[in-house]
Amino acid sequence: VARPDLPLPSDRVWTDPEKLAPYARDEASTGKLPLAVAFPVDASEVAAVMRWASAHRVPVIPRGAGSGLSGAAVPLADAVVLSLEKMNRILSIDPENMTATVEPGVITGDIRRAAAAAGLLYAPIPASLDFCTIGGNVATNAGGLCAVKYGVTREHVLGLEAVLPTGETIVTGGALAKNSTAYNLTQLLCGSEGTLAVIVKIILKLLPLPAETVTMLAPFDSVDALAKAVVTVVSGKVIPATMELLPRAAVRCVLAKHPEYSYPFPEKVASLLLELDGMDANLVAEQATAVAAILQAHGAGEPVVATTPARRAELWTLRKQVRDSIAHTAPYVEADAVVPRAKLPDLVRAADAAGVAAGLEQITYGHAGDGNLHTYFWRGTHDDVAWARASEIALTHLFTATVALGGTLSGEHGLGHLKRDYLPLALAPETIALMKRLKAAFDPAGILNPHKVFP
Ligand code: LAC
Ligand code: ZN
Repeated sequence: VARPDLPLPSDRVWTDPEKLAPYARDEASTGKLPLAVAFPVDASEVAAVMRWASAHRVPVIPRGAGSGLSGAAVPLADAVVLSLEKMNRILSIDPENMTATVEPGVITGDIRRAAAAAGLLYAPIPASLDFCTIGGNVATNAGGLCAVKYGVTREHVLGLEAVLPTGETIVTGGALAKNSTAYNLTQLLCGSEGTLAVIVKIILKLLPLPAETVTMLAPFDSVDALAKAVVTVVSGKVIPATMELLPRAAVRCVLAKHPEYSYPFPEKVASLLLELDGMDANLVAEQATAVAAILQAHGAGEPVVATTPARRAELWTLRKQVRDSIAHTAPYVEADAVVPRAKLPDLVRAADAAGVAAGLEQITYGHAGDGNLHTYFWRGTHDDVAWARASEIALTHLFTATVALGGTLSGEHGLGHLKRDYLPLALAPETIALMKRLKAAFDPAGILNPHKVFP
């Protein structure tokens, strides 16, 4: 393909290789330099780009902030990257309907702040909250740090406007508390990783902003004890917003990169970051006491309870830096396995066993309360060939065990191209075949984000 003649003003079509380089990568992989990056400012420009791409059979890769972890926004062959970063307006916060209507390029943290200013909560907190964008959150069905109580992104998406690969615009759902009208295309697009349509507008559900929050950090001598404690807390009918496993190795990575952080239990095998929220201070305090007792019955030491905003923020900041700190420590391959919550102790053992089987050191941390852990297998001193083999053994081992536990490949990062080859471990051929027919119905020419999700 020659220099693409995209239907946008030339200052919003980049073709300078130096400026294109960041658009060949996400946070976990580097693909091919795009032919161009296009920056539409509204839905009609997205539609024009897609009509152009259809007519010329040029693949298009939709992209938000590039904070994805599965290579879903990365071109693998000649393609135009469609950056939604200039479509970044919060169109409305509607307190009567308790909704927010936003463009895809808004930073998720900005939506939370805008909602909070109106006494409302946009609940999902991806660890990348401060730099990820909502379009990418919807496209990957991002999870994050409070899914235990509030669920993942898709549970907060009421409606969408999206441009099909062929250039037509569709509207799905609406600012509605209920909707049983025909198929739920909103939820099909959530987590479709930019392979079905380009999301250009999002209607989000908002909740009342909790008045009270208690954050605690409980130290444990074993990850197994922590995992069992998490299962017991939830079966005790108290649902914390957050229950995060922070193993010592992860904490060490963060403190090595950020020696300025203070952390109460740097030498403990693991700690559990737990947060309770609600409207009633007495009730939240009672729950915190009950939860602390359960944790201690499972062998936890005295938890540190952070109630001041500064102290709470410190614990959260450290947690949010885990992924970045690990990723900058050494080369790795990452898994995002999820199992039914009660199988959390088995998932911890499966991650250990996968490391042993592959001969790789690993760190496993994350969303214990969701049964969703991130395992980083280190490359160590392996050469390219040995590393390719060992990382495949590690992922195959872990994913096979995960599926046997009733779990699946990704809880929140998606498959992109990094995990797509493992899909047959999780889904039957009939299911994958149906998904491919859906893909073909949306994208008959196969130009929208090809080479993703499916092997
Ligand atoms: C986290 C990101 C990587 O939980 O999902 O840290
Ligand atoms: Zn995560």
